[in-house]
Amino acid sequence: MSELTRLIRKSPFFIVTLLILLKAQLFRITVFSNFSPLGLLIDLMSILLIASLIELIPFRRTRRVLYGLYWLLATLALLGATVYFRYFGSVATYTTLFEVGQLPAVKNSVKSLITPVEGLYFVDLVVMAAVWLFRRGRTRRNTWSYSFEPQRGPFRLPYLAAISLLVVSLLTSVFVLRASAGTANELKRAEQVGFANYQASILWKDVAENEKPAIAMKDIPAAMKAAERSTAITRPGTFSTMSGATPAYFGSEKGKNLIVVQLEATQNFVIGLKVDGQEITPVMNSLAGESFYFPQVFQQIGQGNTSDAEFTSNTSIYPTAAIAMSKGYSDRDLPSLPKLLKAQGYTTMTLHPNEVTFWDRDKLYPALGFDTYYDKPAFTNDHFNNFGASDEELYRVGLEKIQEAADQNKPFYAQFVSLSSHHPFEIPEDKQELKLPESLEGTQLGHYLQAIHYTDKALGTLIQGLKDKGLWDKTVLVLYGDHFGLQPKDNDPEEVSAKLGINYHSQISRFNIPLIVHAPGQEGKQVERTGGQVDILPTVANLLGLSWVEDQFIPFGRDLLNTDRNVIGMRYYLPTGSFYNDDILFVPGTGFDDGTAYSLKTHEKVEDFSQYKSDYEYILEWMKLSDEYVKQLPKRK
Ligand code: GP9
Ligand code: MN
Repeated sequence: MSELTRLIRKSPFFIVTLLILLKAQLFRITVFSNFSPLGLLIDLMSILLIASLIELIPFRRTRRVLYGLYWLLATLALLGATVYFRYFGSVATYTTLFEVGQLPAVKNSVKSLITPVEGLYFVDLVVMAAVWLFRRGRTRRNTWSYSFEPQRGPFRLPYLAAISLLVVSLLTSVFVLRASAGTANELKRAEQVGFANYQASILWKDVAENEKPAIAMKDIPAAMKAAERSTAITRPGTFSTMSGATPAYFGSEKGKNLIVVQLEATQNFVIGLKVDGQEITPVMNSLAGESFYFPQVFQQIGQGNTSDAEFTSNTSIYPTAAIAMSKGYSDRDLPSLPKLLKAQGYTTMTLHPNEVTFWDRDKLYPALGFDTYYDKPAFTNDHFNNFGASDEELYRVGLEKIQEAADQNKPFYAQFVSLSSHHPFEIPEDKQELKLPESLEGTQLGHYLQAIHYTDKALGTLIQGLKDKGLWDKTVLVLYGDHFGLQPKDNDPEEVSAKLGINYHSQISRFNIPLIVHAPGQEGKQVERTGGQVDILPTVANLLGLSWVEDQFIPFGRDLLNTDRNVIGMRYYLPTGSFYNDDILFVPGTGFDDGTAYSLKTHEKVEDFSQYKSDYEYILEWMKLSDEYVKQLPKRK
């Protein structure tokens, strides 16, 4: 047998490298919609790096086991990242593994994300099994060794060749990583450097950033002011100390109770929408009319999804997106809305029907400073979905707890985190009250509308309960969505637009969440200012007349009733550098110039977006400052 044939047929080094390389190309094609010889070469080098390391191990058995493991881990990682991408639209990093324990609870969601493409990752296994069976049948002996254990000694690279490969592949990977270091857009960077190198770069960044801060804590406020000036954002009142001119509505609801409802997967397009004459959200529609309604607010969550929305609404800090904030930062003394309110004598609580350990909320809630949390055991399981209790049950129990708090003659802050409209939105049949046209029956969009309709109805029970208890006029009620619901995989924007008679955009409409602030002392008003989840705290704090000093609290959002323009950043579901201002959504390419901009009004592409360059530079700097701030917060005692 010639050396070359032996290499091809009898070398696990060759076979494993080839198989992983093919899968890495499958990943590139499905995730980046791109295949290029350069990408293939870069992937090959990063795969060879590990393979040549294994090849240097002198023990045949160990090598064999490691090759098997390498193949298995690479297959699972690429497969998992493909499915992950379909939901999050970003490349999974090793930190997402910290949350794998949550998979059983969301198994229905995961199942609905899988497509036949994933089967391709196991074609090699099927072929190997078939060959093995075929040979076994013919020779009546075990020839599993076909690929991993040749009969006459496996082919092995000479040491010198393995070392040379190791050095060359290492140098190539380092070069590639350095060359792409300036690309803020993670999707582009992952595409440039390949999946394996991307993981290495994230690990490296995490380690390096833990070593020393890029800016000292005390310099952050000045840097923030400079950043705002650089893109002409000004606001009446001041940045944080509330000195100077008093902002509009300051303290108009002072001393009132606060209820904040975070609505699972609730997008803004449902507000005011009718299907066959039926309102999807009658309760929110009429509430929006008598409240501050902000129709131009966008999700800003990162890896921690729902829990990141809870984090950001209560801290006005951007999720770093490198890790769920509840996992990465619950050991900090987080400046927060519960703490600000506690200082004013409020009782604080948060309620959610799932297990509190999901998303590490058992650590997040104390870090945010809530006095009490109510999770699964506090609710009667009416088996609404996989998680357990329904939103109606959430509000039933919540109203009891609120009454207890009100009985103490102290104001209260209660946050509700709803759950009944969780993906894949298939709610019990007897709760599906909409009569949907045939075109929507059995579709995810149809399920979604039914689930949101239920969410809205349940919300009505909370509002009615507050009215019955005489608390309605003494309470500020805030509603917002945690993130999008409709999965791009199941909802073609054109089809959604046609079926609902709206203009549904794959990014603008998808990430657009409602924000409704009912302030009993104020008339209803629609406020067109663009905003994000970071802006919820400053807006509410202004109405409640809360103030703070810079060395205790720095919000990274703005009071939406008191800013003359706004720019908010979004990352994770869109690449870093993406932002919304009052006019456009901008998504970067490798940088600003090759990015894409869409008008928020018309959803059309904006060809000349050069005037927004300072917003791009501002948002990169602003989110960096937010990250530096949260990283340097002191540890909790
Ligand atoms: C579960 C809920 C769902 O407690 O937060 O989380 P999600 O999947 O939306 O992040
Ligand atoms: Mn959620």
